[in-house]
Amino acid sequence: MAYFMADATKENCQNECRLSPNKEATEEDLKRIGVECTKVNFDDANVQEDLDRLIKKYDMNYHDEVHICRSTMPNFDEKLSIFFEEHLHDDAELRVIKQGVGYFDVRAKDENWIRIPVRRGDFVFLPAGIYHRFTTDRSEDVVALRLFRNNPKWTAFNRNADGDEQPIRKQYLDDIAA
Ligand code: KMT
Ligand code: NI
Repeated sequence: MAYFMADATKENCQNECRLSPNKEATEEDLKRIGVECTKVNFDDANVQEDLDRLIKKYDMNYHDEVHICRSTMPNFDEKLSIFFEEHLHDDAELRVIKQGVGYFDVRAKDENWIRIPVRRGDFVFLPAGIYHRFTTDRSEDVVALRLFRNNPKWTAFNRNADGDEQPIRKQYLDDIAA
């Protein structure tokens, strides 16, 4: 279940970072910013059907797998630091978590951060142009499927650089204002 989070830094972001008292984010909060979450059951023999359904629903045609893990990823700290920098992409970010625990943070309509905890079986759709960031939890071991179409445009445009100037940003803001 997603929640509005407390301020986080690169040093403490792998903790839950809940507000006190906790403030849940509703499905409506997520819907208003174009974020969709659902589940697939990796422990079911028909998991491929679930995945194929998602791929079709979002008009994707490929998926690959990334292992975000300190022991196998070169420059792990640098990678994690890049993931946690507030950024947007020209294309949507679709991920299914296969193993481990992580957090996708997205900007709510009011600009506060909503934290979406993800674990095995969680699917997340982040629309193109939304500001977001990602971190693993302290176990630092996440396997994720990335769904995409042909040559995905995943270049990260950081908010503190040229993110606001990207045409996709304006388009996204128009889309969620409608
Ligand atoms: C991104 O672009 O921010 C990512 O791919 C995050 C890692 S996928 C779990
Ligand atoms: Ni991203």
